[in-house]
Amino acid sequence: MNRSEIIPSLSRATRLRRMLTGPGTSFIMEAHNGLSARIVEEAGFSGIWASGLAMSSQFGVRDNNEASWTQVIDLLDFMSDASSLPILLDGDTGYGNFNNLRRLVRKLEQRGIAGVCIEDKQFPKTNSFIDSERQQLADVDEFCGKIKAGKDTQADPDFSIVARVEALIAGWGMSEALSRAEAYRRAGADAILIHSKRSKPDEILEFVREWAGRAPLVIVPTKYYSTPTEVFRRAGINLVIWANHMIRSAVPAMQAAAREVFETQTLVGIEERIASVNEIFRLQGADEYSEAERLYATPNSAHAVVLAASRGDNLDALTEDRPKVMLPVAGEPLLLRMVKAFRKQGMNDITVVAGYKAEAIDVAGVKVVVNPDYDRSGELASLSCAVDRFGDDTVVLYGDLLFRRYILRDLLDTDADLTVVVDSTQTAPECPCDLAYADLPDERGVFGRDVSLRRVVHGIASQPGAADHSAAPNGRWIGMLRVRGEGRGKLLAALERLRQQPDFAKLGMPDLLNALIESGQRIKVLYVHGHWLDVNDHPGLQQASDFAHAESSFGSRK
Ligand code: SPV
Ligand code: MG
Repeated sequence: MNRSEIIPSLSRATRLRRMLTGPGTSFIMEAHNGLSARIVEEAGFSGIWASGLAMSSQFGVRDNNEASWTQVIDLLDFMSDASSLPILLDGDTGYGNFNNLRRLVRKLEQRGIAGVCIEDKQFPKTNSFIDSERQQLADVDEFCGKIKAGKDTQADPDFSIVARVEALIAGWGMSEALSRAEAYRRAGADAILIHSKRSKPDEILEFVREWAGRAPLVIVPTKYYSTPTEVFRRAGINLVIWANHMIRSAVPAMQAAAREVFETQTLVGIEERIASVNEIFRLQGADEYSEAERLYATPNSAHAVVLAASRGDNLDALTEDRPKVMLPVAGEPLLLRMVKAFRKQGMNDITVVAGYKAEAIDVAGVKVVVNPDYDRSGELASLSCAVDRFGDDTVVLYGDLLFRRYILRDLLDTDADLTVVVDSTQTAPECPCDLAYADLPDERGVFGRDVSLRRVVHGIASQPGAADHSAAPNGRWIGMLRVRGEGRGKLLAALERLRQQPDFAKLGMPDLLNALIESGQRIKVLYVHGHWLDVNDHPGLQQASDFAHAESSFGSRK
């Protein structure tokens, strides 16, 4: 039975019970901490065996009840949180008498554990594969009392108590094993685990035949591992436990890595063989944390969406292994500078739309989304990749910008639904840029006038035919747009309309601004007077470095 056959909406206890009683053979895998529990779930298993051997060994102690039962419970708590699978605890002997088991069952149910397996040995126990002939078995009546006590304690009728018969392990023979199993069934056990230390399954199969389906059967084929699984299916085994294979697979991997790093004194040899740090973050659920942070930790601060998919055409040699936004400017990548500027304004929800060399974007705390068609599409296609990252207040900007911090601060102080930053000093630049036409020029003597954008044209103002010549442009849009309140819905609707156009892949941010204006939306203009630049070529990179140095010498005053 695989996970798809066990309905995930059922409680964990019910799912385990269905594995024990349902048709077919189910398989569960050992886990020994939260991480391995998650790995087992991702692999597709429908349940977890919380193995005493594996849990004790990850603590670095022996499988002789050296870890206390409360330490086991604490560990289970992490496993239960890290995975949604039903967990069957290897509860050894129940850690004491009937009363200890009652308390154990209560604590397990409180932590969402689906069932417990107890073995008929004496506390403190020893692993079944160590000196097995010397293993002391429990008194049958005492053990039956324990089972009854556990069954009478459980609150959820589907919580399972599996009774493990150690008679074959201890060399007490088949008839002892069968009579113990029958006594435990009568005492209320939901299933019998019949254990064997042999390398062939003969005695297990003999037990199965004699048992004749009186109660569900569970096996642990650690020693008879070469038996084809089909044999267990045909025998009608209900549950097969792969009991220790996560901890055993981790051990040689860790031993090899430790040895190699010690001997070579470098990480180079192992780096590509081991899990990436990002994989660890993923397994820890780091994405969910970021989502929660968006909701709860900074609900009122603006989000940032940075368009950074392009390589930067005029910077060929420098962008061979990274996108333009990762170019260092005065020792720090452009993107990191921008991220620091956001953080100064309390903006921690930062999304970067990457494309070219997306994997080289390495700035802590930013969410990277990828435009897979970056080389065949434009800015609006990139923006579309980030629409679900928009908050009620979002600043969209090009990734190659450097700006004095007051520009962002002043933008965040505006109150319009849509606001663009226009630099009124640059009305006739030599290179093509986003020329901004507004309803009023920047009158520097009249601060804070309400100015609206009329149109943005990508081109060169001085070149005939390149731009709207009905008037000179009022400045240059610097590539910074704030979208807040109802502006978000308006922007998304305009983006959706443009997406229907056949040339959508070619469209840029100016097309979106113009579409918004054409549909009657007002876009406020925030005029600035220099104090920013974008990096397009080698001279631009040099200027950026001068700019950054100048800014940092002012930095403490801003
Ligand atoms: C365990 O996993 O701790 C078990 C199964 O008890 S075994 O080690 O095979 O006995
Ligand atoms: Mg055990």
